[in-house]
Parts: sequence; structure tokens; C-alpha cells
Amino acid sequence: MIRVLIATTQAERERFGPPLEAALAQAGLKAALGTEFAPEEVDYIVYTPTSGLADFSAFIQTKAVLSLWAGVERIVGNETLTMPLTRMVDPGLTAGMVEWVAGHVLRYHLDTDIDVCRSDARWEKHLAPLAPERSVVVFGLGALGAAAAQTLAGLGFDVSGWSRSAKDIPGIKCLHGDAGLAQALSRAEIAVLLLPDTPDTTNLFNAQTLAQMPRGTRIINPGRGPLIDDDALLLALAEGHIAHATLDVFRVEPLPEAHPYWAHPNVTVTPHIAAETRASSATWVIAENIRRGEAGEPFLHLVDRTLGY
Ligand code: NDP
Ligand code: OXD
Repeated sequence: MIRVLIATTQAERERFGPPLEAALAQAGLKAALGTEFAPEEVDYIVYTPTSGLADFSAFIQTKAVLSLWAGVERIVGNETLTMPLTRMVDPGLTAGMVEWVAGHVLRYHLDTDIDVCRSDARWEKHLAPLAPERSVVVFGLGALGAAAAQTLAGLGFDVSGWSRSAKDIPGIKCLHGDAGLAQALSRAEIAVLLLPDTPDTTNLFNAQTLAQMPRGTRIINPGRGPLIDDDALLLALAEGHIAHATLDVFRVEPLPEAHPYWAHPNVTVTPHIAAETRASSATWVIAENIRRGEAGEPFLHLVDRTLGY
């Protein structure tokens, strides 16, 4: 019997437990899901950071920690975690992120807020350029960024992407590393941030880099809060250099009530809802990784502990 510890909140257990049991049975695995196993008996840990589990040292036989979240910054540096760590790459999560990003890019591109937020009787027309005349840059070309970039290119946008390593994605102008950053920044009429939170990406969007973006840039951040130096962004918004920002993720979540982003006329705050891990598809990914672990095959979506994602 394979023992799978569900280290999540109660609500997450209710959402993921039954479909995970079904996916494991479908994969032909005899597994017991639970929360009360003796640590030394646990074969796999299905994990979310909201569980509060922080000390993995007693899990001496555990073959892998399988994160239900895509972002692993809260666990990747945990020194008690010595077994393999996988992150979530879920078709449902990806589809949700693509929809959220495409929605906000179109909103900025079409200046939809002008009409939606109009409060007086002004018959004033505004004409958006067509998508090929709009340069969108997606920072981060991983599971989520590449999918979002390809959908935006499919809508006709002039799409560039920036990543750590070189990429070749049809329809996307791929830039990478320090050498490609200045060009990526200078092209970003609309910037989408889909980078992980690592020591290399913290405050990547700071006074110097924001200044390299075209005047009037709009920023969409569903990646992680620490990617942006908040004081630098507030200053760039005040100066009008950055025209607007839609922020889904923050250094502190929930975003504190007194934070200037809430009341800022040129900031839209969304409460970390860009994309959710979907139980119906993500549980298949977890079951496949447990099957692989039992078969001695390499795990999918292994986190590189040195790079931090
Ligand atoms: P991936 O690991 O698949 O992709 C990360 C991308 O970032 C890769 O293209 C990687 O480059 C690039 N990258 C990492 N470090 C650097 C660097 N120093 N310089 C340049 N590029 C870098 O992650 P996902 O696409 O699955 O997810 C991205 C992030 O989205 C998650 O880490 C999480 O923070 C966030 N997220 C937010 C959600 C929300 O609801 N708001 C939901 C889910 C995820 P390379 O390809 O060369 O490795
Ligand atoms: C994730 C998230 O990382 O929801 O999966 O932010």
C-alpha cells in the first residue's frame, strides 16, 4: 500500500482528495490518502504551503514532495526537505492563466476601462490600434508564460518573450538572459510578468528597469509580488511613466488594507485569482508522478533546487 500524506488545508483536502483517489485507482496504484500517518511510513507528500508543514526531517522514507502549486518559493529553500520536489504543471491551471492574461491584455489594448468606468454623458470615441501594432512582452516563457504568449500571438499581437535560457517558440520573438533584457523592456507596451520568485528575479522590475520600458507601459503581474519593487512602481505610476498596473500577487497576501495599491486610480488589485490548480486535471499529474516514483522513472516537473524553480 502506498501511503500519500495530504498536507493541505481541510478545504483543499475536500477538493483534491476524492479526485486524487480516483486518479490513483485509474493509474492502477493501491494507495491510501491520509493526514495521520506516522512520518516514517509516508511514501509521498501532496503539499500546499497553506498546510503549515515546514519540517520534513521525520519523513525518512518519503520519495517525493508533490506541490499542488506552480510557485514553490515558500518551500524550495527548506533545508529539511532533502527528497525530490515537484511543482504543479496542470493543463487546467495553464488554461485559466491564459484566459486571465488574455483578458487583461485585451482590456489594456482596447482601453476598455475608459468605457466601463465612464460616469458622465461623454460621447467620446477612442480608437485602439489593431493587435499587430501592439507590442506585448511576456517575461517568463515557462509552462504558463509560453502558453500565454502563444495565445496572444494567435490574437495577432506582436509578442516577445524573455526567459533565462534561449528558446525557439513559433510566432514569438524570444529573448533571454541579461543580454536580452534591455530589448525586452524597451518593447513592452504591455508587460506580462510570469516569472517565479527567486533570488535572481526579486525586484527585477525596479527604478532602472521600469525606466527602460516605453512611456505609458501597462504592467500585468500574475507571477509573484517580489518581482516588483513596489516603491519604484508607485513612483513610476506617479510620474506617468507606467500608465497602469494590474497586480494579482503581492509581497504580503492578503494585501494589507492600508496598502497604497488598493486606492490607487491606476492600479487594479485582484486577490491572487489569476489561475487555480484544477482538481480534475491536476490530480492526474500527481497520480502520474506517483506511478513514476513507484516504477523508478524520473519525476515530471522536478524543481531545480539551485535555480529555485
Ligand atoms: P516555469 O518554471 O515553467 O517557468 C518560469 C519561467 O521563468 C521560465 O521561462 C524561466 O526561464 C523564467 N525564468 C526564471 N528565472 C529567470 C531569470 N532569472 N531570468 C529570466 N527568466 C527566468 O513556471 P510557470 O510558467 O509554471 O509559472 C510561473 C510563475 O507563475 C510561478 O512560479 C508562480 O509564481 C506564478 N503563478 C501564479 C499564479 C496565480 O494565480 N497568480 C498561478 C500559478 C503560478 P527558463 O525557461 O529559461 O528556465
Ligand atoms: C501557484 C499559485 O503557484 O496559485 O500555483 O500561485
